[in-house]
Amino acid sequence: MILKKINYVFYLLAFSFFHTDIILSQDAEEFFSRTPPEYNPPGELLGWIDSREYQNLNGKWHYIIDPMNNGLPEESFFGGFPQNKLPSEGLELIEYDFESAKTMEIPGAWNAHEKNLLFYRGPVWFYKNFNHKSSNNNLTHLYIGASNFTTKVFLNGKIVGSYEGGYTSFNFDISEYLVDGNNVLTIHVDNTLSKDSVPTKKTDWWPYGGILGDVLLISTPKQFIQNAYLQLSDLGKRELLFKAQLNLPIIANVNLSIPELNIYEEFLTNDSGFIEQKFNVDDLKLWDTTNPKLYTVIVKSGDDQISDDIGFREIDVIGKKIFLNGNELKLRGISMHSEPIDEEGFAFSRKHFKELLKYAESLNANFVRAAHYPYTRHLSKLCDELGILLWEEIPVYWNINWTNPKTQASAESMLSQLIKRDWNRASIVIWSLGNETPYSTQRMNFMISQKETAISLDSTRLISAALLSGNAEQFRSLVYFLALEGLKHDFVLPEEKAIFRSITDQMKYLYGDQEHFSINIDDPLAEHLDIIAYNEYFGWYYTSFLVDQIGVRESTLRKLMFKIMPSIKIKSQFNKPIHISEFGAGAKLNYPNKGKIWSEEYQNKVYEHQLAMLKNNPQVQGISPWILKDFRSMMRPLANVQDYYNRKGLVDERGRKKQAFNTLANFYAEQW
Ligand code: GCB
Repeated sequence: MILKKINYVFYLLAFSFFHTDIILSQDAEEFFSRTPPEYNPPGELLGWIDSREYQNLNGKWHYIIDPMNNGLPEESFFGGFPQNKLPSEGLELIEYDFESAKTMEIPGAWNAHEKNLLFYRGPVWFYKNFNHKSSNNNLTHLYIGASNFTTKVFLNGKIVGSYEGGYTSFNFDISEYLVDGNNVLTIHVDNTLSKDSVPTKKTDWWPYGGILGDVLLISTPKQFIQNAYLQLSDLGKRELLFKAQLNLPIIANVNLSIPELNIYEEFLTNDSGFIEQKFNVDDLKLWDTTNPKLYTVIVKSGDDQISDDIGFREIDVIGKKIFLNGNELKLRGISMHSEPIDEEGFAFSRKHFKELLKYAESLNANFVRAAHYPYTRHLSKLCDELGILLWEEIPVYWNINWTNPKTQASAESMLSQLIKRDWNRASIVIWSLGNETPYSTQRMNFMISQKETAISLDSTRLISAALLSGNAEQFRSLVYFLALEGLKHDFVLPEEKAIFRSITDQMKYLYGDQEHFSINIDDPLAEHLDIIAYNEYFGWYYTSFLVDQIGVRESTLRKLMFKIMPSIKIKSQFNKPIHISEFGAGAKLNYPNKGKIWSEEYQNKVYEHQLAMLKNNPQVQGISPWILKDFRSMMRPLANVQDYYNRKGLVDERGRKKQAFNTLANFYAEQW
């Protein structure tokens, strides 16, 4: 006790420059580590927001970089930045001022806005002043399209709540915090990731920080339609499934109309404010890739009315084939990251996606894999309009903490928020549960539970996940086939041939009866998926992994790999279609060492050999090579080549096409 008192006096002296009532009112220990206040989670996600009345808060916001979290109420010595203290007589000590702080455009990634922030991973404060006229009849919701990664919201100095999840949309009912006239909104965004977050710290993409999606103040009546779902549930019967949820647990009328189809239905919710009903429609024109027909759908309840343009189609898998509206379909795809063409940062706007999709269209693609996290809602809306099929994914990437219930809850929240936002988008045919997750029992349980969440919300789409490459045993047989091939060619040195001979002699009894190298995708998760997605890097990574084990030149192995690629077999014991969700090779545009690694010629060669291989694999019904455009990655430092870009793009960061672009475009036009 005495010691504590002495300490306390010490702190009083040492920090006497702080406002005395803060010091005197607290125990010193408490002074340095406050108990964090309660941050409420967001409310239930608002659906159909584009048809609602809103005030747009996009545009210039002031920001303060706060690496020490000095402005956070629970960590601050002076109450924190949300108080937005302003000097009045010039004798107040205030060490922050949003109004004189720099500004940046929101939505936008801070890494792209300020050179100093390119690699920054930490907290930044955003501040916006806005005028508001409150009304007693309405509610106002703050809707944030995306904010990476942890977001804490304060309005007029009060805590509104917080959300964890970098790319999904969320909203808070802020009616009680708003005042008539000027309002001060402060948002703390921290893009720090951990071993328990989704994703973890290590990702082969830029963990852009900032408010990455639209910021809207949405107005609704006090009783409103929280969200509504309308999808084709039976192609043969032309049956639609309608679900709607009111914000209040009350019995009320809900009207659904599709004027173009002469449909005017009236339903009654149960006492939880929920309605689920099927009904049939004659003369329905289906949505497909050549005619992406959309109908305007209007839903009304009480004083509330929302509307959306919705297409109706069926995506299905029978055996090893994929069908769209009963017609067999091959996915001619391309993978993407959410980065705009010829602009640093995160792609968030309709304009950004329009430009990106133009490239997909000129590749003759009918499918886009939006890897590895949700993009803003504008992408799926555009795909609906353009007739491009879409894969959406959550950032369950590589090895996340499968056993932490909080990690699982976080992934589940991202998946639910994504599905609830986009469940009426005809273009979305696949919900992906994640990417390259290594096998373990815990991972199986985690992924199966995610799948159950997805289908409980929407059972009209296919479920997939991009699986990891074959197991060690399978790759041992790859060594055998490379060695066998090595014995046939003059470019192989005599000493390399000797190594190959001893390998083939030793392994002959194991693989001697097989004609080709073949991969069997046996990840048990495949049993739970509708489409088996598989990432493979023949022609790029695998040879470099084998060099040390075999002891021959990498150049020899690469040449041999190209020789055997066209005959490689990719299959799975599960009777389902395979989608090659990634393959690719890095190339720097105009790289001078033609034909060498990093050259366009080398990348093109990988594409030629991959396409020759894949078209001979009948279980492969879709491909989405990696990747449309060079993208930022902190894992790619090689100077003058990568410069912190992953160079596997078919176009460079400015949108200039590499050789392989045309190879893929021609393949889609003529052979697939
Ligand atoms: C992968 C990952 C992807 C990487 C890619 C690469 O397997 O799924 O996120 O960017 O490989 O370029 O290595």
